[in-house]
Amino acid sequence: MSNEWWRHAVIYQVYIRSFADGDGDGLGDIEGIRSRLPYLAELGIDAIWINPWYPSPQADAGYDVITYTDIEPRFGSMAEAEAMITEAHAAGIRVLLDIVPNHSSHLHPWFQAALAAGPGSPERDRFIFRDGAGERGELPPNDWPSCFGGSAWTRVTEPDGVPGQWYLHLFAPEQPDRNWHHPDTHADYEAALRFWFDRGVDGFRIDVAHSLFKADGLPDLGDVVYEAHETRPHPFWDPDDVHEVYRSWRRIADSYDPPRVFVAEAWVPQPARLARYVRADELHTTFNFDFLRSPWAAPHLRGVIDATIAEHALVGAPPTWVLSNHDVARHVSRFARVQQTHAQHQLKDLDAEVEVDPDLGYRRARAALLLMAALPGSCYVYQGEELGLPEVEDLPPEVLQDPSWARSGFTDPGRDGCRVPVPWTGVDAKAWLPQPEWFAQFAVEVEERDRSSMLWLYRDALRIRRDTTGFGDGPFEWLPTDSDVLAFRRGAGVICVVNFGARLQPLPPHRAVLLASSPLVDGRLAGDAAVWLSE
Ligand code: TEU
Repeated sequence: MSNEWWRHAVIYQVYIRSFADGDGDGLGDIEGIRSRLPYLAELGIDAIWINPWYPSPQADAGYDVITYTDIEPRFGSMAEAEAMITEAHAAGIRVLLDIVPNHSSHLHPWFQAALAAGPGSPERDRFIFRDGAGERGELPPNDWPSCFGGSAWTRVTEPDGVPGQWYLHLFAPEQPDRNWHHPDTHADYEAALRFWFDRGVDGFRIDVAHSLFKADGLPDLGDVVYEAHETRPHPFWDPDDVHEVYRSWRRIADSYDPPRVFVAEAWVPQPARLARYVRADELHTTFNFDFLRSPWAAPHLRGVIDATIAEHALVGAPPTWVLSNHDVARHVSRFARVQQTHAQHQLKDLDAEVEVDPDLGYRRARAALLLMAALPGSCYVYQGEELGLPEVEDLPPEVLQDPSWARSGFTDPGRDGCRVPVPWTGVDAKAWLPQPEWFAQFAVEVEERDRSSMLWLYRDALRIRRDTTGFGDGPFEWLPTDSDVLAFRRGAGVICVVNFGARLQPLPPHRAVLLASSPLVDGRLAGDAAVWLSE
């Protein structure tokens, strides 16, 4: 296994709550992952990224961590976790975990100590407590909103029973933000990295990597748009101070043999700002959310691909590509609608009134895989996308657990629709999110038997990508095409053609067809289809 594996890897996201259930309680767990390592090896992925599996009250599906040095009992034991790491390595699969530096759980011992210690105590300085505004401190210290809706501040009752200070939580109240100007915070997270690196973990995905530090004085957001990082400086997104943290983390990762790696979850829309996170002495890669948020349209995707490759080349980092994850509506469903130019990546963005064409979404998703897997660098596969799973858009309101649902006043259905457990044999009545009856047609055992299934397309694509020189890291050049077609040459004469239009398209001269997302028609490429060729 080369030390530079991360420059061209296919990394599979295991959302542990919904991947595989080993003990029959309806919730995914570590035994479930262990039992499905052969499936993952046959899929042909190089690594898995496991969402937080640490002790947590699960207020935000595990992104509210109590401690990093143990395993949430509902998912299994430390012994099972260490066995899983060993078994994954034996299967040729590296393991990345998830670290959540911006915040901890409200049940973290330090936050409980801060509540008990009262205003002005050193314990409170590990978090972001402030006196309220208004005559009696009855108003939040500033106007920052929570990502999930409502205010980013919650008022506490002091030990003597009177209404007291407020604490900051950019997400849920169960996720108090850590104070990154405090040395204990740095030590706490460095210890978490070392704890798992010492146990053989190959790296970490860094949650909300573009946060951590807040502007001095915690100024009001005012008319700065929450998501628009174009406004510099933004009071809490993409702060310059964050890069020294990642330089220190990189030194820790490089001190291991083999060196460990990081991938940043940084929702930073400007490619030039995003590229700062992957400079040679910082993180190795970062998710490419511009690609994920792009509509299925040639000019948009071409612009994102060009900007991504150019900016990452400036810092010598490999690009990454991703279509779905546990926070966005599944792309089979996104692509099943008329494509808008604005970002429409969450269920709440999908206009329920617009006509939905599931077959079109499915065809586009097949083509999108061939596009993504042919691009230079590494790519991410979200569990279930290899089955062509659509978003479950109509979960009963009473089962929704995403904090966005309640905190938005029951207007934003949140992210549960992309988190419904993977169907292995059919529908599991105990699943923690109910699987609709139609999920059964996407079950692994069903698609295993159907050589034309999405599962076999992913298996074939990842096998060809791995075994054929020219994919992964390396050269890239566009070829001339019509406006609704993209075609590019990779190394060693590998060509990818994607037809975003409806008209049949002739293919460039080629020696062989390596793989097609839909059958060619008289040697031409159908609409919403892609093909790999060798010259
Ligand atoms: O999501 C990050 C996230 O949603 C924010 O980055 C926000 O979308 C963006 O920064 C706005 O610009 C991660 C996890 O993937 C998600 O599941 C968690 O709920 C969240 O962090 C809190 O830990």
